[in-house]
Amino acid sequence: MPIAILGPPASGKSTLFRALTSRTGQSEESHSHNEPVPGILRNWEPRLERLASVIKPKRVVHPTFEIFDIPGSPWETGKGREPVIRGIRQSETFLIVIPAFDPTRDPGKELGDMKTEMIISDLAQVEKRLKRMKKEHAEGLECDIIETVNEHLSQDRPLRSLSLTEREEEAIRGYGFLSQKPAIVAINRAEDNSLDLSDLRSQATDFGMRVFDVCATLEEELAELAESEQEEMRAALGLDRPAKDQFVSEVYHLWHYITFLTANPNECRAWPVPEGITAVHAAGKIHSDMEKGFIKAEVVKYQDFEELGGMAQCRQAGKLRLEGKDHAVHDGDIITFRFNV
Ligand SMILES: Nc1nc2c(ncn2[C@@H]2O[C@H](COP(=O)(O)OP(=O)(O)OP(=O)(O)O)[C@@H](O)[C@H]2O)c(=O)[nH]1
Ligand SMILES: [Mg+2]
Repeated sequence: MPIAILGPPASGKSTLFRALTSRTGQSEESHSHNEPVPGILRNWEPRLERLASVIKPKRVVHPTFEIFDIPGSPWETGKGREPVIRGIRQSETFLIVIPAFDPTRDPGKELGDMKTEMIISDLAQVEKRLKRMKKEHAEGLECDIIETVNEHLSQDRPLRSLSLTEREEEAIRGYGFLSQKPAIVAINRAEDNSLDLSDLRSQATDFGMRVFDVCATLEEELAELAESEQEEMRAALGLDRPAKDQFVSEVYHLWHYITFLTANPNECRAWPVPEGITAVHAAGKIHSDMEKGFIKAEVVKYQDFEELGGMAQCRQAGKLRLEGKDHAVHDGDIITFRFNV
């Protein structure tokens, strides 16, 4: 489960989920309160549209992300809640929705409580493990790191702020510690946006979380409109980028992701990949045969493509480079892989 939307009860999680996944108007009634609700977030990549308008492929494939809506409070336990708890542990990244639209609630406290609950949940796990280790007289890397983790959490600090070596990281990966997962906070504000959110922002940053603000109800309404109407409406309302775009940029930032593009008459597609990936591994994202039989990568920069207006023009202008296995892929590289099968 890559991304889980969670937060205090009635904070606007499902509203934001619908806006992000364009499931507007559709209810989640078919899902029980005890199950994460799956959805797909389609990330509109404008460079891909431009590319496709020239190449005219059969298919255009924008990136997608799996996202799950966690109903109710994430800390609710009891009968039947196991799938939700499992879902939270197994997710890779959190989108935490904090309500700032209701003057009777205290968003600063609700965010603080979310942080504390995550630490408490991690501590409970660590304590259980420590007890077993003592009983078994265990020693070694895992023991040491669990001790360190325990100390860090006991000081009310999320594990995000504990720097670990790759080996240490690996030793505790299986625990799925909540306070270690990358988190983005969506401050769900009222339509009139009169509240000063600066304290809340810095609070989230102090917990090592990224932040953006959004009005979930408005975003849901806008998501129901046609693309062109949405833009007009946003301009009229003086709104920034869609919540979805803001969220995706935050995700890319957290994950250190970049996008490379492929373009052929069959398909134009955008591929999200980790920064610093080599050409041969990028090829493997498309197909394992491409990685195994990799010969070379033909690379055109998107910017050159846009300036010159086509692949042939780029080739003529000497803007097509031949790169080997170890070429570090850059954001906006348009790549054609040559490979043996
Ligand atoms: N004014 C205002 N109300 C909102 C906003 N977002 C959500 N709400 C309202 O808050 C209520 C709860 O919204 P949901 O999206 O169901 O919240 P939730 O976090 O999924 O709720 P649970 O899953 O039951 O915990 C609904 O009545 C929404 O209309 C917002 O941005 N502004
Ligand atoms: Mg909900």
